[in-house]
Amino acid sequence: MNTPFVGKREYFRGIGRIPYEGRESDNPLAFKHYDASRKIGDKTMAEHLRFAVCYWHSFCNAGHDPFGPGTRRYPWDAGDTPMARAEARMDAAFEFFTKLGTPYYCFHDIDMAPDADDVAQYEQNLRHMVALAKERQQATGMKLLWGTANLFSHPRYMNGAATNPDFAVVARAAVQIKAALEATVELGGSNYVFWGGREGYASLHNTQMKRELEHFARFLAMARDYGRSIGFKGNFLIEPKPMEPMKHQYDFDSSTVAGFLKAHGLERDFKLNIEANHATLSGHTFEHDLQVASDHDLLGSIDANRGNAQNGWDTDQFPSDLYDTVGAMLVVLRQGGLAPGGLNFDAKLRRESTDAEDLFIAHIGGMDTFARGLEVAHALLTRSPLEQWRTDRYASFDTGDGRAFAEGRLGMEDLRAHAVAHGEPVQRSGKQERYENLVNQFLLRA
Ligand code: XLS
Ligand code: CA
Ligand code: CA
Repeated sequence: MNTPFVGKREYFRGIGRIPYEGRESDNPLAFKHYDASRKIGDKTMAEHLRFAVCYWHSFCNAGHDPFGPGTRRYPWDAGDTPMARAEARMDAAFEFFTKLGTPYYCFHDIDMAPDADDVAQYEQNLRHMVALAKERQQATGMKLLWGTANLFSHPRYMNGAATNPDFAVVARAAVQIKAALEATVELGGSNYVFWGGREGYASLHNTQMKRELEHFARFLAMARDYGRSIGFKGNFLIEPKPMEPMKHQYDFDSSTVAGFLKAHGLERDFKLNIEANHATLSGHTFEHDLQVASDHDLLGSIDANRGNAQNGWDTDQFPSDLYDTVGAMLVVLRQGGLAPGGLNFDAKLRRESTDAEDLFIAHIGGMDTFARGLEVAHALLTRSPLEQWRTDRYASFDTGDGRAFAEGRLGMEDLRAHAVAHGEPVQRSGKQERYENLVNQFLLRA
């Protein structure tokens, strides 16, 4: 089999390009639903789903957890120097992307290049690796969905980055944002992400929250202005998360971030990157936070993963729940798509998954789960009564007094007069079970 790789050596030997074999296939290294060129409505699956692989979980995380070290031995981690390891990691990453057939990837500055406390050294390391990434992109056709900066791992950021109570740390954070923006522009990235790593607090006793939030808005506006000044035309994306690592994270959920962006006049340049597991941590469903973002016209991109109902933390598992992906794709299709955003697998293998093929198997499963979610959501929207039922439920606002109310032409006296004239409202069933049965009926259909 043709084994595409562009680096110095092949890391995933014995695994070729992942084929589409259809739903009857038993091959764990084949797609059962994701058929990149198949049309669903007016777009191909690849155009709808815009899948991306993330650099950090897939190539930097060997499975460590708070109780023990990594369990996987990555051959690209064997080099003598940090730079040799970074170069080998990039070869492995591009080989993986190409074999899997995802069009996009995402990275943090220090996933890709060795970190350094010395500012000039840090910048030089990143520039070196960005130049290599650019060559690899050209050789493989891979594209960058988004870039970002890691402002949460280094101990200097323990009290936050842009919201740190010490200006020296805020300024140091700007070094990384500036460099990561430059890297994103150089690599033709479609978006730039801000996940508020440690932007939040552990205790209100030592925190002036209002001040920190003002600094945060100032910092984001500055980053936007710099990004635009160097030619970045894409979306800036804020990624909400309610907690972890901080007790309270400022970008709590879609609703909180929408309010924050609007309060600071940032809503034209910034949209939201919604992660499934972050939505569930905030006490919502994935679909809820997507819907809130979309209703504000702010749904920019998705971090595709899932949590675990028994755990209260961010487990970042690969998506495997069809019900979730149908719900997500209903929101995406109703808003007319995700572009220039996409579906980034911000998901990690379980610590116990230690074979090289497991990384492929995990992504194949996630891609198939979203592909099937797309098919079912599209069928529900175009071949089922779902939209009509929803429209009919609100029909009383389409004409007469209901319409006048919705358009702001009635007052309290008018509503009272309507109530008197029409008597006790007729009971109308919400029919939740009928909707649920409809979704299952389409999920079970071939
Ligand atoms: C962590 C976040 C992070 C962002 C990028 O919980 O999901 O990985 O997506 O900084
Ligand atoms: Ca994420
Ligand atoms: Ca996460």
